Amino acid sequence: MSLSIAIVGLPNVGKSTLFNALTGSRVLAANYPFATIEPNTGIVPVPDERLAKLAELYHTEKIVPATVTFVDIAGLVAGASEGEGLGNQFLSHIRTTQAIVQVVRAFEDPNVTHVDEAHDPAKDIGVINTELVLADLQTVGRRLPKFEKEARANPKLQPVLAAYQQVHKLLNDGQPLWNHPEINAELIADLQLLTAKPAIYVFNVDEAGLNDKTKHAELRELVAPAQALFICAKLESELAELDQADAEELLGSYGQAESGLVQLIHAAYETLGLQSYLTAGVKEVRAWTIPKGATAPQAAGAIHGDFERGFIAADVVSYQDLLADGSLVAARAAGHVRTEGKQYVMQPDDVVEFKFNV
Ligand SMILES: Nc1nc2c(ncn2[C@@H]2O[C@H](COP(=O)(O)OP(=O)(O)OP(=O)(O)O)[C@@H](O)[C@H]2O)c(=O)[nH]1
Ligand SMILES: [Mg+2]
Repeated sequence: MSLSIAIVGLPNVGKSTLFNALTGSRVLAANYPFATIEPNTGIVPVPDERLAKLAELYHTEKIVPATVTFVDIAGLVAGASEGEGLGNQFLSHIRTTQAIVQVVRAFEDPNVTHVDEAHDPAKDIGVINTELVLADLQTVGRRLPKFEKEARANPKLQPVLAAYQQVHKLLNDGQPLWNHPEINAELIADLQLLTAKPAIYVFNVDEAGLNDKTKHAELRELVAPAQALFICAKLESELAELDQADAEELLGSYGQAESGLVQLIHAAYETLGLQSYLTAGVKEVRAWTIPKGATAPQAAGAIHGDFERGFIAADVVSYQDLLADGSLVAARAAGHVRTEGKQYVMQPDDVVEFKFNV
C-alpha cells in the first residue's frame, strides 16, 4: 500500500512550488495562473531515520523507505465545472488518490498575481470546495440514472443505490462529503468521489507567517475539524537545495522543527489512520505502510498476498530494543523477540519477521 496525495487549489497559489520542494522535481512554477496544465506526479520516500540505523546494524546498504506519491494538477477557478479556466476534466487524474491537500494562499506578495483582486483564504477555500462538490455531483449525476435501472433488475444493489442517492442529495445541497460519518464509504467507493477523501489544508504562508500563532488560529478555525498546516512553499524550495544539516539549520532559524514534507506526511498518516512497520535483514531494511489496528497477517499482506494467506506467526521486536541490544541474536538472548500469532495488533515501532507457508 503506497500513499498517494493530490494537490489542489486556485491557480498561482504555490501548488507547483510546493510539489517541486516535496518531490525534488523541477516542474514549471511560474507567476501566472494556469502554469500547470498536465498533471505532474512525483514519488517521495517517507523520511524515517530508523531505516539508516537498522541498515548499520544489519550491514546492508539497501534501504527501501515507504513512499508517498504526490500529484500536482492545474488550478481550479470558480465555474470550472462549467468550463471556466481549464475546466475540471483534469480532476479525473486525482480520482485514485487517497487524500486531498488543498493549498491556500496566505502569503503577502504584491508581485504574485492572484486570480481575484485579492486573496481571501475563507473565500478561496469556498471556491475550491464548491468546485470539488460540483465535480462530484457530475460524477454521481452521470452514474445514478444507469444505476437505478441496474438496481431495479438486481435488488441486491439497493443498499448501494440508497447510498448513491444519499450522497447525491448532500452534494446537491452544496455539501462536501467529508465530515459525514453517516455515509458508508464502502458502498460509494466505486464512484471515487473527491470530497469523500480526507482533506488536509496547507496554508502557504510567508516566512513571517510561520510563527504567527494568531493567524494560525484564525486559519485553523476556517477548516476545522480538518488538519491545517502552515508551510512556506518558498522556504521549502530553498530547503530542497540544501544538504540535511544546512536545511535543519535554516528551518531552525525560522523556529521550525520539521520540514513541510515531514509535517505533511505525518498529517496524512494521521488523517488516514496509517502507520508503518519495519522489516530488516542483510538483504534490505524496509518500511511498510499499514492501517492502524492492522493485525499481523494483514501487515504480512502488505508485503505479499501469499504472506497473509499462509501466515503462521510473526517474530516481533521493538525497534528500540533491537537497537539497544545491538543485534537480533542479542535481542533474542535478552528475551526481547516475541512470537506473535494471528490476533496480534501491529505496533508503531515493530520490526518483524513473518513465518508463513505457501
Ligand atoms: N512570496 C511567495 N511567493 C510564492 C510562494 N509560493 C509560491 N510563490 C510564487 O507564486 C507563483 C505561483 O507559484 P506556482 O507554484 O506556479 O503556483 P501554482 O499553484 O502551481 O499555479 P498554477 O499551476 O498556475 O495553478 C510563483 O511565482 C511562485 O514563485 C511563497 O511561499 N511566497
Ligand atoms: Mg502549478
